[in-house]
Order: sequence, then structure tokens, then C-alpha cells
Amino acid sequence: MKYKQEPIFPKGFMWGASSSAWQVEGGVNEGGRTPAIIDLNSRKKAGYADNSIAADHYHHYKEDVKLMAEAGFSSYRFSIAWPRIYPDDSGKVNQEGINFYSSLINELVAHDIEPIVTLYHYDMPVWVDEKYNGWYDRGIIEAFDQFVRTCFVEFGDRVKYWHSINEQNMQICYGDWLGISKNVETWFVDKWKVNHIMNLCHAKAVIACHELVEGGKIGPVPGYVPIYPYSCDPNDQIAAMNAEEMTEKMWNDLYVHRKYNTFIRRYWEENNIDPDIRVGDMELIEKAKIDFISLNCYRSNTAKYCAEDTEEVPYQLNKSGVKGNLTFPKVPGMYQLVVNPYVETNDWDWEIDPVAMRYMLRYVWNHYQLPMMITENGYGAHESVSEDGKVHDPERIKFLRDQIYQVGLAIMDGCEVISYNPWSFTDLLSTGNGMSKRYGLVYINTTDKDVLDLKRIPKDSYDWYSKLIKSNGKRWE
Ligand code: BGP
Repeated sequence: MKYKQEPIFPKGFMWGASSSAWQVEGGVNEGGRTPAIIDLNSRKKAGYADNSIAADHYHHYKEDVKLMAEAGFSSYRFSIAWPRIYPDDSGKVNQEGINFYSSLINELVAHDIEPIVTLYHYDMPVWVDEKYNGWYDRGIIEAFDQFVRTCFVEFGDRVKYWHSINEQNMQICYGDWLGISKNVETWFVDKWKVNHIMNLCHAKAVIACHELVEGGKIGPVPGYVPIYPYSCDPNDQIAAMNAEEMTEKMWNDLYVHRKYNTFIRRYWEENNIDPDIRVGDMELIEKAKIDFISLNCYRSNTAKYCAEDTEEVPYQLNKSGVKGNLTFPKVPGMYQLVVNPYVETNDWDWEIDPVAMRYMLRYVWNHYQLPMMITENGYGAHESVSEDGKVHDPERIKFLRDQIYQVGLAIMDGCEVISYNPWSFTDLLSTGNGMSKRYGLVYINTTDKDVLDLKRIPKDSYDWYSKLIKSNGKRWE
């Protein structure tokens, strides 16, 4: 539908940006923090910088919050590093870790910025990984519960918006890349047990939040990639639905309806998969009623029919940042992903598709009727400082303008969206590309090879975004 007026964002809409602890903080050996499984991810997988310094937010958080405030932020979505709170197996809380986050939260509150906190964004303490074999052993459920309860008690007086687990679906779909699978060979079966344990952790967090945080609200953060059928061939439509089920819908159904949907149960039966659901598990999940759904959305995908006798092809993400290095998966009998001729792509072959944002919000609203926030959305690029000492990022401005406009249209369509937090506030480590793939509204002067002065340089997109949000979504120029 075309509206007679520009989109109107509701009063009180929260505008901010997003980060995660291991990607932004640095200071990995400071304040009593011990190693996390993700610490070496970037260097190990592709030779980029690790997170020992990252954007050094650990030492610059006051300066960073000041920049957020100057831009007019009303929210900031970040995560708490589990190994800063429980650095070892002793069961003793690390006061220095509590102090760090408490101080960051105070700083935000003092500047009228709503803290939106994610409890788990890939940084499982190594001691938990060693003791419980990561997410494979049910022992992790109690350890996770202890961690989240501590966070609710320590920060719940000031933090009212919480997230359980970041992109559980992506961690399961890309277990190897995100460091949670222990054995690639058996992951096809193992992942459903791991996923079930994660669901139990999510459920515990939801229940504990409602118990311990007065007025606290909590939701999941699925990584969402809207999927279109390649054509009006009915088989392509079914393929798109299959892809949707296997990469995102079954998770969202579980969070909202608090039971596994029939599609995934039939899939397990057909493939002789036992997700190890024990007595009492589903009762626990049933109690975990979420308050909203947060969505990380960067791109869209397109699915096509894939015959049973097709040879299976695994998904290979483009890790080089040179266009043309992504291999779409083929899942025989289910779906294959293909190039969408209607959309552009970035250097990592990610589709640039603003309409997907409106489509996703409409889809999720239609299915679940829960308030939504955008917790990630952004434009990753190779960037450097220009001769004039500034960072000009017109492509990011275009990307954000187009995407936010579609958020506005979805709101006009009747969707309840409460907050928009693009990835990322400052440049920070990319999951697979270190500092080579930058997303920030603020440039961080450092590179994968050399640690420079870490100066904060607001990019052109920072100024543009600031004007837009100070007008509550009215100034688009
Ligand atoms: C999301 C993750 C973030 C972030 C982002 C961008 O899936 O939640 O942690 O990294 O993707 O991805 P990348 O850094 O690989 O470009």
C-alpha cells in the first residue's frame, strides 16, 4: 500500500544502535575476565584480529556513551560477557565485572538511554565449555541460570529490556562457524539436542526475568533472513517455506507457542533424530512466555525447488569480502538458495534488500502479534579515513535510510515496532572478518594488523542518523 504521507514513528519509539561484548569491549584479560570460546574466532577462522582489543569499549565506554547521547540515542543494545561475571567454576561472582556493567548502565541511564541487554552473545566461558562440553551437557542449564539470575538481581533495577540468546537459530544452522559444534560429522543429529538445551536455557532466563525484575520484559533475538520463492512455480513456494522452517520459523514458533511445531517433529521422525526431550522439559518451556520478539535482519534469501536426487551442497559464506565468493546451499528434497536477480549485493555477497525489512515485520507481526524491535541491521564495508580526516560512508547512509523507511512503512501497515538499533554503534569486530568489515556509525582508528590510537571518528552516517532520530524519523535528507 502507498501512503499519502511519510511514515510516522510512534511517540517514545526507541532509537539507538547495537553491539556485543566480545566484539566491542576488548580488555579480555582485565577486570577478572577469563577466556571465552569465541575469543579466538576471527583470528582462528580467517586470520583477522582477535577480540583482545576490539574497539576497546572497556576503556572508552564513557566517551562512547557521550557520543550516543550527543547523537540523540534513546536506546543502546549491548551484551554482558558471562566470563566477566563468573570467571571460574567457584560459583563466586566477580565484583569487578559487576562494577563494569553497572557503571556502563549508570552512564546510559544518566543520559536517558534505555539499556537493552542481551545475556548470551556467543561468549561462553571456556570453563563452562570444558566442564559441560559446551551446550551438549544439561549441566550448562544450571550454570546459565545462575549467571542470568545474577544479572537480573544486579542490574534489573535499571535494565527493563532483556534478551535471552542471540541468534540461537544461526548458532544451530552454522554451528561450526559460530564455534558451538564439537563434531562436524555428527552435527546433523547433535544440533537438535544442543538446540533443545538452548531452549531450556532460554526458558529459564524468561522465567527468572519475570520473577526477579520488576516490570522486566524479555524476548529472544533470532537472526532473521526473509526468504522469497524464486518464482511462482508452486514448488518454489514450498521450497521457500521449507527453508523458512529449517532456518528460522521453528525457533520463533517455539518461543511464542512454547512447543515444537509439527513440521520439525515430522522432520525428526523422518530422519531418526531424537532431540532428547525429557519429562518436565516442555512444562518448563510452556511457562516461558516472552514479551516481545527482537530481530536481527541484514539481508534476504531466495529459495528454489531442489529435487531429492540433487547432490547436497553446504552453505559457504563469503569470508574474503571479494564479491562472488559465496556458495548457496542445496538441501536435497527441501530447498536450494539462489541468487535474487532483483537485488544488489555488498562485498560479502549479502543481498541489499530494504523491502525485506517491511516483509519481515509484516510476516512476524501476522504470525505472532507481539511487539518487535530491530536489534541488528546494517551495512558492512571496507573503510578508511579520508584525506580530510573524515569517514564518508554514503552507501551506509543510503542503506540505513532505505531500511528505516521500510520500518516506517511496516509501522504504517499496522505492525507494532518499538525500537530500532542498527549494527553497530562504533566499528567493532565482525564475526568472521575482524576489523576489515566495518559497520559502525563511528569509526574506530585501528586495523587488523596494527593497533592504532583507537580514536573515535563519527562518520557521515552518524550525523545523518542523528538528524533523523532527533526528529523521530521525520528528517530523511
Ligand atoms: C549477526 C551477529 C553479530 C554480527 C552481525 C554481522 O549475526 O549477531 O554478532 O557480527 O551478524 O555479521 P558479520 O560480523 O559476520 O558481518
